[in-house]
Amino acid sequence: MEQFNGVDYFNTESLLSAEEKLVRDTVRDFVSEEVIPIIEKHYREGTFPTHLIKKMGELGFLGPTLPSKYGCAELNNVAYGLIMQELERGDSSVRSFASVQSGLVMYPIHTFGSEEQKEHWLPRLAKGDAVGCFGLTEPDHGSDPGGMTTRATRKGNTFVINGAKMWITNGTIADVAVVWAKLDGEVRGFLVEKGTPGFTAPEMTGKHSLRASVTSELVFQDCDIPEENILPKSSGLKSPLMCLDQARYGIAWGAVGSAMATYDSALNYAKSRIQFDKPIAAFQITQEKLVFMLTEITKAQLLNLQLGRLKDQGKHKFTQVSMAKRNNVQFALEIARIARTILGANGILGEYPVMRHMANLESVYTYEGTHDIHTLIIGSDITGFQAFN
Ligand code: TGC
Ligand code: FAD
Repeated sequence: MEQFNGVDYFNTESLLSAEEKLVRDTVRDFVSEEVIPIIEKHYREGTFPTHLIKKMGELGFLGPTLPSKYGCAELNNVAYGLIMQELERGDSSVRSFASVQSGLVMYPIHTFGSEEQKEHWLPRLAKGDAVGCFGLTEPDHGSDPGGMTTRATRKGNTFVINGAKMWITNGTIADVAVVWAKLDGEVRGFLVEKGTPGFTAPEMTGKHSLRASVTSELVFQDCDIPEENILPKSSGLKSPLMCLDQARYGIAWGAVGSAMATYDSALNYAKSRIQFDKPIAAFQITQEKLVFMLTEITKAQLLNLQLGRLKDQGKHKFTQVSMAKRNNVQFALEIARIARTILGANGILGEYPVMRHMANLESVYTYEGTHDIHTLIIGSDITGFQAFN
């Protein structure tokens, strides 16, 4: 098993509770034992390691902040963030799976669903006995989901859905899709189950990023769903945007896990690679690179921890989540690129995790609100001027 002791220059460990440390260490061991040995093969083959789903469920990684009465671990948001951080140290695809299941499927069912929907879906999703996906993005509406054209219409005691979603994580393997569609002009959430006539979820192929993640289209052609499958408390675009707040929070932590992996790889390599009769770690330029990487990781860790504490107190703003997602993903990507330079030619090999993380982060930079969109969300908050349109 690969040994990983963490990256913690400012002893942020001392700011964690015993339970938070236990959760982090459990996920860290899981990633070292179960993810890292197999992930490169899945990445090459373009497959998601589905056998990990039940294990993640058993360990309480799915929907971890939700109540225990639905079979969830009922942890705080810092512990949830640490789970995402450690999973993404393995690969962004594993964190993506868990953050979609937790933040984009279980959260909306818990927040906008009926008691029957919660009792039916949450325990299954928590255990990993069922998989969910979240359909917001459409072929012609990515950054502006409010322009969506997917429609639901009433027909007797059913809803009929027509339209298409694109770029949907977990789509093809999902038992239930949380689908956002306009009903009488208002965005509402609907639960569409796998196998419903008129619903297909073909996998998208040809990705050079997040290759170990399932990404799909969702196609609805006169897809009839029972009226009880509407999320009764969903109302307007704000509902899916609230879900994004949960998943973006997890991404902010996940990006730090990815950066820890590439920094650790570069540091170890620099200490053992000899050129001009010295380890390359002994050259000033290499040290400058490593210092930059570690400083940015440390700043991102502190940002995440304070954000998590605010979220646990119910005092955070979604614009702060935007800042953490925007900053941490940008620096994780830059850190991966610098790590690649330290590894020289070896940096492009799958034997090291660096290039895989770098390619993954290109998607992470774009999904859950692009870097530019988060700039505009924060810009709007601090100036009072909306610059989206
Ligand atoms: P706007 O007028 O700004 O907002 C409508 C209402 O929603 C509120 N709101 C939020 N509430 C909670 N959390 C957030 N993050 C929120 N953002 C906005 C807002 O206050 C307002 O409330 P109210 O009470 O005033 O009505 O709406 P807009 O149409 O102008 O939105 C603009 C914009 C750009 C902010 C928004 O549409 C946006 O965030 N676009 C980016 C789209 C995006 O992030 N898509 C992600 C799809 S899912 C995904 O990528 C999953 S990848 C997962 C993985 O594999 O890990
Ligand atoms: P566009 O919105 O077309 O943007 C293209 C470029 O224009 C970007 O650089 C953007 O920043 C810029 N731009 C757009 N508007 C503005 C503006 N107003 N001002 C300045 N610049 C602007 N979606 C889901 O619903 N569910 C999922 O599970 C999901 N999983 C995904 C998995 C992967 C691997 C990927 C790559 C995407 C996933 N997405 C998912 C979709 C993702 O959320 C969208 O790709 C993202 O929101 C951006 O939309 P777009 O790709 O259509 O880009």
